[in-house]
Amino acid sequence: SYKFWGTQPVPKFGEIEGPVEEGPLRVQKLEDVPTQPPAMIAGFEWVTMDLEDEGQMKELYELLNGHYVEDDEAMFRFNYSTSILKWALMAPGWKKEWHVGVRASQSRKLVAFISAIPVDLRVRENTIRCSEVNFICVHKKLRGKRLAPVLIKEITRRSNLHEIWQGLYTAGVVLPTPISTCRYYHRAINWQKLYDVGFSPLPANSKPLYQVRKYHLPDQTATRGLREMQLKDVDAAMELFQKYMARFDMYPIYNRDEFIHWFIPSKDVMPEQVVWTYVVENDKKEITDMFSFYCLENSVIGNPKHQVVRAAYLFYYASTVAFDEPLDKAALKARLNALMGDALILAKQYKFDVFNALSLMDNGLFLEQQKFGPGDGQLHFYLFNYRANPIAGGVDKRNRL
Ligand code: YNC
Ligand code: MG
Repeated sequence: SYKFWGTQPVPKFGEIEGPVEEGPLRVQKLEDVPTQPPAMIAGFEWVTMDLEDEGQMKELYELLNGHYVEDDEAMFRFNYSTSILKWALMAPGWKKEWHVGVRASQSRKLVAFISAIPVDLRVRENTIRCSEVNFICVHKKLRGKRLAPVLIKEITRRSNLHEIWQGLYTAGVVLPTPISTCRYYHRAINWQKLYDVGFSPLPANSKPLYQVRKYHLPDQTATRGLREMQLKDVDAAMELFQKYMARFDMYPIYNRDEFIHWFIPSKDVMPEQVVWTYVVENDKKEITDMFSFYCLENSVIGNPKHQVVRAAYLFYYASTVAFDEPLDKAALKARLNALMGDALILAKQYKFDVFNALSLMDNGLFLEQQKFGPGDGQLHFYLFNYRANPIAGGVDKRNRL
């Protein structure tokens, strides 16, 4: 029925059939944007969070730690560290007014949150200035009271006040209407622990010892010239990244500051490392490849032996092998397998328990060979106020996001 989403500038299911001309669904003017937030439910009030304040950041951490996304069986819940929240919410161009909280008027307790950061998104031949919305969260005791639509309206209003009219967001739930749908894939690193916490099943006809052996990884990486990315690599790596991403239908356009923020954030801002970026430098001192992954812990709910599962999420990667004309797909497949094999080894060195990736980009070329298995979860990608033709998932179709 989608009582709320039916009122929003998003395509209805089945509305986009056959190729459509891509562009905004609704064109609005700044003077028509409400100057005041929508009414908040009685006893609660809007606040703008100051996430540079350690105490307020801690409050957000605690709201999410207790109430953010869980799996269907409520065995795990995302546990975003304050470092990763800083990384995700204070990217270049971030605005304090886009960190929106709701507090109980009496107790001042933080009970809901929604956020956005600005991003330039390439969708086929257009570049769209978007508000990337994330971390919508409502305290468990306030669920089902139609607070989520009010939060979404308010982040939309605050985006519109900056003359941003389009949005980008992802969700595990189906809403009208995904532009693309991906599946999560998981590669066990510490199989025994994943089995103990109920994440990895023991397949019929297998034994724990066999599973542990199956997922065993070498201690050292194999690619010659592989090393951590440094500031001196930024120009070359940015060029490589942009050229590689241009192969896909949808991707972010990063300026230099954004590129540095997403791939080698300064240790002063983020004492606890959240993202690992590696490059391959050849004998001619050229950067030929890069890959990166970030850390996101999961709280294990009610397990006596383990409190957290440390997951590495594959972030972006690129390889000059993709630029050969004509494209040698076998060579690209071999190269990506070498790179991802090393990414897994590094993730093991950094004590990750599992390595996650989505069915997008060129991931279909290495997921199976690197022993990733499909998970239960899907991730749907959405655009707000933008009509676009669907983008096929990489693994199943055209190696595109
Ligand atoms: C969701 N995840 O369908 P209808 S992902 C969007 N994203 O509306 P109520 C969602 N909408 O069907 P609750 C949604 N989940 O009547 C539910 N909805 O049209 C819709 N969970 O509201 C739902 N975080 O307040 C329905 O539901 C309406 O109390 C129901 O609150 C929902 O961050 C929620 O999974 C998700 O904290 C806040 O369950 C709550 O249940 C919760 O009665 C755990 O809401 C945490 C969680 C979702 C993570 C994410 C992306 C959010 C995108 C929001 C949309 C942004 C649009 C672009 C705006 C900017 C535009 C510009 C310019
Ligand atoms: Mg609610």
